[in-house]
Amino acid sequence: KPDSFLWPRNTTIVQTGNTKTSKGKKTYQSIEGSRYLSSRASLLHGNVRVKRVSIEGNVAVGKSTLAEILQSACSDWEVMAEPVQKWQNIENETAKAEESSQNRVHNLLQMMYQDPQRWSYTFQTFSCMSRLRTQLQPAPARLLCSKGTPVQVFERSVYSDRYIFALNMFELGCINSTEWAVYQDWHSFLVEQLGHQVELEGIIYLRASPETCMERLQHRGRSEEQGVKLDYLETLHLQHERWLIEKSTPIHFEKLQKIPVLYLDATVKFQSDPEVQEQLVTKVKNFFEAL
Ligand code: DCM
Ligand code: MG
Repeated sequence: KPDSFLWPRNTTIVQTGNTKTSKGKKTYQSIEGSRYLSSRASLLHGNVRVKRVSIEGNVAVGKSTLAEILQSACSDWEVMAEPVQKWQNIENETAKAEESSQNRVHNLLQMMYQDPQRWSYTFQTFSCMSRLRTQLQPAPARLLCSKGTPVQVFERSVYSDRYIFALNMFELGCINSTEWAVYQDWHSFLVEQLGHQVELEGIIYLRASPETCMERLQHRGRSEEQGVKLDYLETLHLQHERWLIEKSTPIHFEKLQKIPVLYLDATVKFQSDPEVQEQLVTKVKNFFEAL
C-alpha cells in the first residue's frame, strides 16, 4: 500500500464473494461479508456501487478548492459542498408566511462566532441537521451509469460535526455538559437509525499547519470569521490530529473506527499549480479504487 495511506490497524477489507476459506474462518468471514453486503444494499444500483467519502480538514485549509479540483478531474465523482450559506441565511419559515416582524434573516454563523457560549449548541444542531440532508441526497443518475469507480464526495460530514466541532466547543466550555449530553444523544440516535445511508467508505484528511490555515482564512475574508484567533484554529487542528492520526478520540460508530484515511498535505498551494493538482488527483483516484 502507498505510504500516504494511513490504514488503521486491524483493518480487514472483506472481499465480496470470498467464501473459499477454511471452516473455522468461514463463519467469521461470512458474517462479516454478509454485513458488508447488506450495509451497502441500497447503494448498489444495478452493478454500480457508489462509494462515499468525505473531505475533512481545518477551517480554510482548502477543502472547497480540493473539492472543485476533484469535481473537474473526473466525471465519475460528484462533490457535495458544505451548506455554509444555509447557516448564514436562516429564514423563519412560519413568519415568512405571516409577513410578521419576525420575518428576518438570521446569520447563525455570525451569531456563533460573536457569542459562542450562547449560540454554539444551536449552531451545531443546525449545521448537523443540514449536513444530514446533504449526506442523504441520492447520487446523481450520471454516477449510476458510470463504468468506472463512482464516488460521492462530501465536504465534511456528520462525523466531523461531532468529533471535531461540537466536541471542541464542549472542551472549550462553549457547549455545557447538559447540551453536550443532549447533542450526543440525538446524534447517536440519528446516525444509528440512518445506518448505511450516512455511512462513509473513506475519509480524505487535508492537512496544513494552523498558521497556514490562518493565512488562508484572512485571505478568503469571510466576514463572520474575521474575529477567529490562531488559538481556535490550533484547537481544531488538534481535534483533527486526535481523530484521524492518533486515533485517540473515542468514536461511537463501529464502522467509523476502522475507516481508511487518505492523508493529503495541503501546505503547498495547490490552487494555482497544475502539477501539484495532478499529483493530488492521482492519490485520490488510487485511494477511491482501493476502497
Ligand atoms: N463550522 C463550525 N461547526 C461545524 C461546521 C463548520 O463551526 N460543525 C464553521 C467553521 C467555518 C465554517 O463553518 O467557519 C466552514 O468553513 P470551512 O469549510 O472553510 O471550514
Ligand atoms: Mg469551505
